[in-house]
Amino acid sequence: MSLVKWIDFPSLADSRGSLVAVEMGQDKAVPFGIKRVYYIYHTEQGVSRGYHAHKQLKQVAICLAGKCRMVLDDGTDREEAWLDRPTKGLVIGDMVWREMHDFSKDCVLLVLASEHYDESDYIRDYETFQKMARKTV
Ligand code: T46
Repeated sequence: MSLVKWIDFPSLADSRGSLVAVEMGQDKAVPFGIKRVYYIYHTEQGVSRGYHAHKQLKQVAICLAGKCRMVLDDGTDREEAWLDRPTKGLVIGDMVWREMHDFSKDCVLLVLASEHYDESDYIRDYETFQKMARKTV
């Protein structure tokens, strides 16, 4: 099964421009209750972010402007996806290592999260993550 799962948000476009509504619990909606929203922007050229997994956190990442490349890794398989349009939400589940690369100068990455910020939920060491993901610890 692919690690890359998208939600396609309908764009409500008319002569004035476009609007996307993000909802929970509907068809084509975010599959969890949203407790936190954050966004990443003004990322310096050549900088990568992430390099961690979460024990219990579901997220949807939407690139509102520009683009970036997300790498997802479940401890066995590694896939990548370009976030490059505001109508595509990348669903990132529990226990998935993520890295973000190749941010364009104008990139604004919005993230919807199922839990409040909790540093103890982060796994920041790849080997530890891999052992936990493969249930060898
Ligand atoms: C993730 C990827 C996609 C907070 O105080 N509250 C928050 O809600 C967040 C997300 C971060 N922080 C603090 C923790 C650090 O001192 O902001 C600083 C930067 O966070 P971090 O280095 O974790 O940022 P990224 O871009 O590496 O990762 C973030 C999220 O932390 C992470 O959950 O999945 O974006």
